Amino acid sequence: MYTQALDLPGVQATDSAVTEAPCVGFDEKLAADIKIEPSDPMPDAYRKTLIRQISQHAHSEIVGMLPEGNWITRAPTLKRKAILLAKVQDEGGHGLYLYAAAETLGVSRDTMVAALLDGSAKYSSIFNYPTLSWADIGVIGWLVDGAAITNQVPLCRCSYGPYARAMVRVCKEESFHQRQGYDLLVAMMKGSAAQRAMVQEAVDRWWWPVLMMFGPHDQDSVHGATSMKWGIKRFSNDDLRQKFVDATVPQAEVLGVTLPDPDLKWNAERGHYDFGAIDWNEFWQVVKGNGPCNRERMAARIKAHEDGAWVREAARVHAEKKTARQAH
Ligand code: FAQ
Repeated sequence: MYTQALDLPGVQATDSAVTEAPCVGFDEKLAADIKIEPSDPMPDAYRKTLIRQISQHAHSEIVGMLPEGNWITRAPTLKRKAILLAKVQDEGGHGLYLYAAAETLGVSRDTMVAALLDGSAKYSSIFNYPTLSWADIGVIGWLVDGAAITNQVPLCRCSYGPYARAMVRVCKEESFHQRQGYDLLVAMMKGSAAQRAMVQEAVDRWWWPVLMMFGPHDQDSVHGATSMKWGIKRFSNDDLRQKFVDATVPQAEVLGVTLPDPDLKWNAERGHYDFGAIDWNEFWQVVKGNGPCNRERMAARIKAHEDGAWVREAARVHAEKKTARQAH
């Protein structure tokens, strides 16, 4: 149900549609930078790593609706509420394009959602942090979407066609998200001292978790080297993190906020900003389910899934009736 997959709901990618035969033309296409398409032969491990990354990306978009959704009813003006509603809906749309892209690899939406709900699939660590003030909405747009764009623009050149094409539209929308966040913060920084303090406090809380979004250092990245070899990732985790820091420091200066890192300074020799050590213990705790909001986020997704059971049932009965009518 609700699937464009090549297989049936509940069937694992490893069960079907996996090419055991030699992957004729795969290496040649990669070398020539020609996209791999769903019907092309591809190594089992390439297919699996794409399903893992794309489905986790989709889950991140869907779970990522929750922290901001929390503020829709409390947006300070009609304009800000309309913008936030549109943004949160966009994230839902991104999740759907990404599930559809993963389905072309032979995994069903049902299987992917089940993996999210039983905790076996990951989603981005960043969405396990709370949104405590209105300034968090601006900071999520500026920093979280800013980090997402840095990571996702190169994915538009990913070797797998359906993922690359989905990312083009996602990135255009993320760009609007980033700008609305920055615009919100500029407005607050022009406001009262209390509003400026609220922005600074939000930046202090989000900065380090945002740097963690890019994943572990390259030497600890399990999939990084292989994904780069296959043209799925075009830059390493550390290179993207550095690119993000370099782009963000001048934006913070214009905004008038301080980034909470005493070691952050320009290194003329490297031509990059140096920055302090990331707390990887915190990162892995959050990834393992022990972050401030992991339980709350999963409970919300499980409830949404259960509340939607009647829709799935109605669609199933409708499909059955339609098939029976056609057979008759
Ligand atoms: N959180 O070997 P690597 C957004 C896991 S969307 C949790 O380096 P890889 C839009 C990783 O899965 C944000 N887990 O892995 C938005 C692996 O575990 P596994 C999501 C993480 O795949 C904005 C293990 O650590 N974006 O923000 C994280 O080569 C606002 C070892 O790591 C994407 O998913 C993490 N941060 O590189 C929405 C982009 N980092 O799978 C709403 C696509 C790593 O073996 C509001 N994904 N892990 O169990 C990617 O680019 C890559 O998958 C990385 C990780 C860079 C995330």
